[in-house]
Amino acid sequence: MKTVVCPFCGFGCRLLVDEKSMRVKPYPGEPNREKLCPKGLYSLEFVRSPGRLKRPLKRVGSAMVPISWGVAIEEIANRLLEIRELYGPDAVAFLSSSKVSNEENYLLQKIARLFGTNNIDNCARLCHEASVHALKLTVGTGAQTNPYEDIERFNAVLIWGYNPAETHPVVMDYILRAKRRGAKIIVVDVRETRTMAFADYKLVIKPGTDIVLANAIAHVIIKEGLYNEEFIRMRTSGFSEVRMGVTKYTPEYAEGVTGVPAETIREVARAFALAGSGAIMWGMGLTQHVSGVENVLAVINLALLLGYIGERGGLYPMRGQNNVQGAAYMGALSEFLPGYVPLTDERFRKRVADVWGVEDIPTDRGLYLTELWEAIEEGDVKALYIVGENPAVSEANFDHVRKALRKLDLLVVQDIFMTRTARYAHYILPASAFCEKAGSYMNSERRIQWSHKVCEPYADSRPDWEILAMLGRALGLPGFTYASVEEITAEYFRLFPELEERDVEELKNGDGIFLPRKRLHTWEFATPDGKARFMAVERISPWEEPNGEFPLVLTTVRLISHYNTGEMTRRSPSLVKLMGEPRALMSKRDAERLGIRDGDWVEIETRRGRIRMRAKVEKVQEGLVVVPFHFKANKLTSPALNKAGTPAFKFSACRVKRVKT
Ligand SMILES: Nc1nc2c(c(=O)[nH]1)N[C@H]1C(S)=C(S)[C@@H](COP(=O)(O)OP(=O)(O)OC[C@H]3O[C@@H](n4cnc5c(=O)[nH]c(N)nc54)[C@H](O)[C@@H]3O)O[C@H]1N2
Ligand SMILES: Nc1nc2c(c(=O)[nH]1)N[C@H]1C(S)=C(S)[C@@H](COP(=O)(O)OP(=O)(O)OC[C@H]3O[C@@H](n4cnc5c(=O)[nH]c(N)nc54)[C@H](O)[C@@H]3O)O[C@H]1N2
Ligand code: SF4
Ligand SMILES: [Mo]
Repeated sequence: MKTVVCPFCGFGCRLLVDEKSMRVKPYPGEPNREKLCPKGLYSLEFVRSPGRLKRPLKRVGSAMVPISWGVAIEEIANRLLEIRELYGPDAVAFLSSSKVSNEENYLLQKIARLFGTNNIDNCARLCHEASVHALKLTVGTGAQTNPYEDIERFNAVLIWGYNPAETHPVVMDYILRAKRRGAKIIVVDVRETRTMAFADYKLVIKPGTDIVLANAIAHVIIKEGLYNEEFIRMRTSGFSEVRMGVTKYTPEYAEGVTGVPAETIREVARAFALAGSGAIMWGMGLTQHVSGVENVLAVINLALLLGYIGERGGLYPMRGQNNVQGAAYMGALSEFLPGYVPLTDERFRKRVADVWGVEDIPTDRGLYLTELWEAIEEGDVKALYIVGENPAVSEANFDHVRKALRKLDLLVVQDIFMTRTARYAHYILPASAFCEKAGSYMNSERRIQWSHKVCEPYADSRPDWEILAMLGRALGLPGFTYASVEEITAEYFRLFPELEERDVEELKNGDGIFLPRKRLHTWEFATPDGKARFMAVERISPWEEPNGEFPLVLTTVRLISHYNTGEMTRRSPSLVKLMGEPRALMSKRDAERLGIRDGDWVEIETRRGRIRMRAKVEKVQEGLVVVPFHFKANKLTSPALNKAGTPAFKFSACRVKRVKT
C-alpha cells in the first residue's frame, strides 16, 4: 500500500492505494482520518480512461500528427527562443497548474523567470487570489492561518460564500464534530445550500451584499461592546477607522440591502462574539466579485474585532485545487516569488537567483492569467505554454478567450487529456497522471504531503517535471540536470528557512510538514509592525447591475460529483453515474412570471452570449438564477476583474426565457 494525494480538491485527502489491485482506501491518519468523498474514492478511474493522451502531437495544417519527444521539445524550444529574439521575453507567457506537484510548479516558474519574464500564473487567480491580497494587507501572510484540527476546538464556525458539503466534503466532518461539541454554525450564502442544512443560523443574502452584512455584524459587535479590547489594543492597528466606517451600517439599513432581518443580524453578531473562539471559513461566494478583495477584508475585520486568531480562532480561505496552495507557494504567480515574497524584495530575490546560479531575475510584475487574453488580442503576447489548465472553459467570457487562443503564434498544451483548450494547440504534450509519478503537494492548511508513484506512466506520457526539465535544457537554461524528482524537492527546500534543515526523506513517511508552521500569527503578525491591520471597507456596486433588459442576477456554482471543467470527472464512469442532469435553478415567482415550469428547457442570456439547459424551480430567492459552472456557464459570465485579477464569476446580469428544446 502506498499513499497518494487526491488529485481533486484542496482539502488534500490522502489515498491508500494497493499497487497490485489498484484499490483505493482512505488514509487513516491526518488530514482525512479514514474519510474520502466519491471523487477521491473513484480517482483512479480517469487515469485509465481511453481518452488519455498517448504521445506528443504537432499541428500540421488542420491535423494533429504524432512526433517524438525529442523533436517536439526541440521545436518548441526553438520557437520560444525565436519569439523572444523578435519580440522580447514578455511576448511569451506560461500558465502553471494547480493540479501538478510543487516540484513541477517550481520548475515552470523557474523556466519563466530564467527565460526572462514574470508572465507565469495559475488558476489561483480565478479563485482565492482576492483572499491572498486581503490577507497580505491585514495579517501579512496570504494563506490559511490554522490547521483543520483547530476547527473542531472552536465554539463557532462562520461559513461565508462557501459550500463545503459539495466542494470539500471531508472538511464537513471537522465542522460537524465542532457542532456536536456545541459549536454554533453560521452559514451565509445567496441560496439554501447543502451546507446550510447543518447550520444553527442560516443567512440567505442578496447577491453581492456581503460587505453590508459583515459591516453590520461589526456594527453590532462594536455598539454592544462585544469586541476584544485587549487584543485590539495590543495586536492591531486601524480600529478607529473601522469603528467610524461601520457606524452607518445599522442592522436596519443592512436588512434593506441584504434581505436578512435586523434582529437576525443582531443575534448572529452576539452568538459569534460570545462564543469566545471561532473559525471563519470562506470560498468563491466572496472572492469572485468585483469587490472580492474588499469582501474578504470586511470578513477578516470580524476576526480581528474578536481576537479570533491563533489559539482562539482562525482564518480559513479554503483552497480549491489539490495543489493550488503549493503552486502559489512555489511562485507560480505573476506578482510573487516563492513563498508569496514580492518581486521587489531584493534580499529574497538575490537568494533565489543565487540558488538558480544567475545574477538576478526580472522584477516587473507579469500578466495575470485573466489579463492575457487582451494582451494576445493586442499582439503583445505571441506564445503561450499551458500546463494542466483549461482556460477555454474555465475563464470568464470564454468566446473572447477562444478567439485569443486562435490568434497565438505558438500554443503548447501539456495535459493528460485532449481538452477543449488543447484543440487550439500547435503542440500537445502528454503528461503522466498524479499516481504515475512522485512529488509533493500542499493542501489548504499548508501541509506538504508526499504522493508516491503507484503505477507506470500511461503510453508514451511523461511526468510533468521530466518534460519541464527537458524543456529547460533545450532552452539552454542553467541547472536543469535533475535526475530525480527528489533533487527538485531538495532545491525548493533550500529557498525556505523553515525547510532548509529538513530532509526530503522525512516527507515521505508520516503526516507531512507544515510550511512555515502549523499555526500562524499566534504571537505576532507577519506585517512590518507585527500588528494586524483593520481595513475599513464600503459597499461596492457590481460591475453590471440588473436592468430592464437583463433583469436577473446569474451566479455560477459547483456540484459534488463534477469537478471544474469536467475533464477528469466526466471520464470516471462511477462519478458519471452519480451526476444527474445539470439544471438552472430559479425561484417560483420568476418562473411563474416567465411562464416556465419545472423541467422546461430555458435559454439563459447575458451580454456575452446564451446557453440552454433545463430549469429547476426551487426555493431560491426571487431575481436569482443559479447555474452549475462545469459546463458552458462561462459563455455567459462577466469578465470584469477585481483588484486581485479574479473575474466576477458570481455576478452577471441575465435574462431567461422558455424554449422548445
Ligand atoms: N465537487 C467539487 N468540489 C470542488 C470543486 C469542484 O468543481 N467540484 N472545485 C474546487 C475549487 S477549484 C474550488 S475554488 C472550491 C470552491 O468551493 P466553494 O467556494 O464552496 O464553491 P462555489 O460553489 O463556487 O461557491 C460557493 C458558494 O458561493 C455562493 N455565492 C454566490 N454568490 C454569492 C454572494 O454574492 N455572496 C455569498 N455570500 N455567497 C455567494 C454560491 O451560492 C455557492 O454556494 O471547490 C473545490 N472543490
Ligand atoms: N463560471 C465560473 N467559472 C469558474 C469558476 C466558477 O466558480 N464559476 N471557478 C474558477 C476556479 S475557482 C478555478 S480553480 C478554475 C479552474 O480552472 P481550470 O484549472 O482550467 O480547470 P480544471 O478542470 O481543474 O483543469 C485542470 C486541467 O489539468 C489537467 N490535469 C490533471 N492532472 C494533470 C497532470 O498531472 N498534469 C497535467 N499536465 N495536467 C493535468 C486536467 O486534465 C485539466 O485539463 O475555474 C474557474 N472558473
Ligand atoms: S474531499 Fe477533496 S481531497 Fe478529499 S477525497 Fe474528496 S475531492 Fe479528494
Ligand atoms: Mo478554484
